[in-house]
Amino acid sequence: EATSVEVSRMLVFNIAALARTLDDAAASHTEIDPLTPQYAFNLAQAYDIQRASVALRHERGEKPVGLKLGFTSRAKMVQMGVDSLIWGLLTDAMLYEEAAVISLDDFIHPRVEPEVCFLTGRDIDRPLTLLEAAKFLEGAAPAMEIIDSRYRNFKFTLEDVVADNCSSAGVIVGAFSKDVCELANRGVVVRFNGRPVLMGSTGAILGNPLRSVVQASQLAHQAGMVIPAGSLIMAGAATAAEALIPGAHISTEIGGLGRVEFSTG
Ligand code: OOG
Repeated sequence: EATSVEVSRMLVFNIAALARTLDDAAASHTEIDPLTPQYAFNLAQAYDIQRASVALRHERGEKPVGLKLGFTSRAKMVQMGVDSLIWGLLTDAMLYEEAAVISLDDFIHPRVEPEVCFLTGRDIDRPLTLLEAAKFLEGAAPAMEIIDSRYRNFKFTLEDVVADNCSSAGVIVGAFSKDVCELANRGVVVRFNGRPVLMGSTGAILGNPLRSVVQASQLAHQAGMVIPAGSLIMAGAATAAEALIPGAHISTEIGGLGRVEFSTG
């Protein structure tokens, strides 16, 4: 028999209303309490909320530019206390020019993560194997993601973070290189004002960031989606995330892929 606490968590929830709550929080840079203590949605419903919130962005004219994977490294899972790979959708409004000055007023409590970004060269319309993944790619670039959970203190369950489009907020992509195959063990360094603050290896990303493309192909297939040619695939952070501070120059260097940078205002 359900206790009163369980009963209250079973309150009827409305996917569209929760999507609107998250979209409003993102648009107004206002943090909210996590949703799952109150609304008992499952992971599939969390993705429905995510898709509904991204649809609100599309209604405002934002264009899809690709997708991101989250929790593809141990470091990230440990930092956030979750244990499954997740994915979210990117729009052009999240893209910042490389070397731009990015105002922290656009965010709630932004953190930066070093990533590898892939560019697809062909439509991905089926689950790919690791061996064939490279054939679907145009290139790889050093990149950074700015994550900005809409939840107070960046505290959430897996369902909460999925509903919140996996904390997606900003993407900065460097120059693309053609070679996407030899990325399994490249050094990664994030510097704040020249001082190294995060260090790791691309090998932390599922053993090889190309596996993120394989995962993306499987997830998209399960969701009945095609990843169109010309899409960005953010492979997930190689290290834990670091809180952004104003007035800093942030760079990420990935061995063989080069450097990507921005400043905070
Ligand atoms: C969720 C997003 C995680 C990654 O690369 O692992 C992520 C979060 O930590 O808020 O983007």
